[in-house]
Amino acid sequence: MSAKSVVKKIIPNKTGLPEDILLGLYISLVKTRTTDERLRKLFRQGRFAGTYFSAVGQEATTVGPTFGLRKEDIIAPSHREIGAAITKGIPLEKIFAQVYARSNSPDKGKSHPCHYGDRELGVIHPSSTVASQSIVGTGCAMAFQLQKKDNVVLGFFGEGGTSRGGWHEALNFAGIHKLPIVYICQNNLWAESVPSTKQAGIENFSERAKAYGFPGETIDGNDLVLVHKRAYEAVQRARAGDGPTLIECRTYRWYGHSEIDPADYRSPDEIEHWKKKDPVIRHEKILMELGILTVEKRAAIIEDINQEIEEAIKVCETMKYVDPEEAYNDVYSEAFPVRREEDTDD
Ligand SMILES: Cc1ncc(C[n+]2csc(CCOP(=O)(O)OP(=O)(O)O)c2C)c(N)n1
Repeated sequence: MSAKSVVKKIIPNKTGLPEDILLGLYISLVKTRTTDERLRKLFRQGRFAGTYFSAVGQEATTVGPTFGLRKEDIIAPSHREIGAAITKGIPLEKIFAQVYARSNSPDKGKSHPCHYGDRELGVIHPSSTVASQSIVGTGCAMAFQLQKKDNVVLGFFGEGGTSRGGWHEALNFAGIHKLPIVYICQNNLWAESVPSTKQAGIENFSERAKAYGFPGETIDGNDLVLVHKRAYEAVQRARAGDGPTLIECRTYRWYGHSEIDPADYRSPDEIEHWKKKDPVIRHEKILMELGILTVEKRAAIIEDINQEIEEAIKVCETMKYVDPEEAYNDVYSEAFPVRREEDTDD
C-alpha cells in the first residue's frame, strides 16, 4: 500500500493535517521502523558485513521533514537516515542492495551499508566524515539558487555533527546567501558515547542558527505531526527565497550507536523514559482516535511491508558481489590505470 492509494478526504481534525497526509506519514513511519528492525536482525544473523546504524526511536525526525517533498528536492543525509531514504521513495530493493553491498547496489558496494543514496531521486550518498554532507547539501542549495529553481535541500545531521568546523562554515554561507536549505538536527542526546552536554555549551543546538542570521527552533522530534508541520513551513519559506532554517528535533536512538555497540554508557531508566515516547505508538494513537486506522488496517499495512522486505532480501541475497576492479569506477574523472600482473616487468 502506498500513500497514493489512500482515499483523499479533508476533514478538519485536531492535528490540522488532512487524513491522506496523516495516513501517508504513518505508512512511511511504520515502513521505516519495520525495515530497520529487520535489518538489525539480519546483521545479527551474519547475513551482511560491516555494521548497521539503527534509527529505531528517531524515525519521525526523518520521515516528517521528507514526506511531501518534490522529486527534484535534494536530501543530504548522514548515516542514520533510512527514514529519509524510504520516504523520498528509494525502493526497498535498493536499500537492501546498499546494505548487502551487491552488484545491484547504487554505489556498487563501495560505501557503508547505511549510506543510502539515489541520484535519480536526489538523495546524496553520504560520506563517512560526519557533517560533510551538510557542506555538499549547502552547495546543492547554492546551485538551485544560481539556476533560479525553487527546489530545496534538506540537510540531516546529529547534534555531534554540529561540532565540526565545516558544518559551521556551511551554515554561515547559507545564512549570508539566504540559500534554500532546511537543516534538521537529530539530537538523540549521544554522539557514540559522548553525551550532548559535552558537545556544546548551550542547551538548545537550534540556538546556533542565531550566529548565522536565520531562524532556529527546538521541537519534540518524536511528535511526527509537529515535525512534519514545522519542517513543511520551513521548506515553504526556503522555496519562497526566504532562506534557511535550523530545526533541532529532540529524540533518542533505542539501540547502540551501531549494532556492535552495547551502549552501556546509558542508564536503563533513560532508555525506558524515551521508549514511552515512541513516535510510532504516538502516531498510531492519533490515527486510531480519528478513525483513520483500525487494527485490521494496521495489520494489512505491515503485511504489505513485510512482503516487500522479503522480496528485497531474496533479490539481494542471490545477487553477485561486484568485481574488485569496480572499486575504481565512478571515483576518478578518467578511468584509473589498473596495474595487472602481466604488465609487470619482473
Ligand atoms: C569527522 C569524524 N569524526 C568521527 C567519526 C566517527 N563517528 C561516526 S558517527 C559518530 C557520532 C556522530 O554523532 P551525531 O552526529 O550526534 O550522530 P548520531 O550518530 O548520534 O546519529 C562518530 C564520532 C566520523 N565518522 N567522522
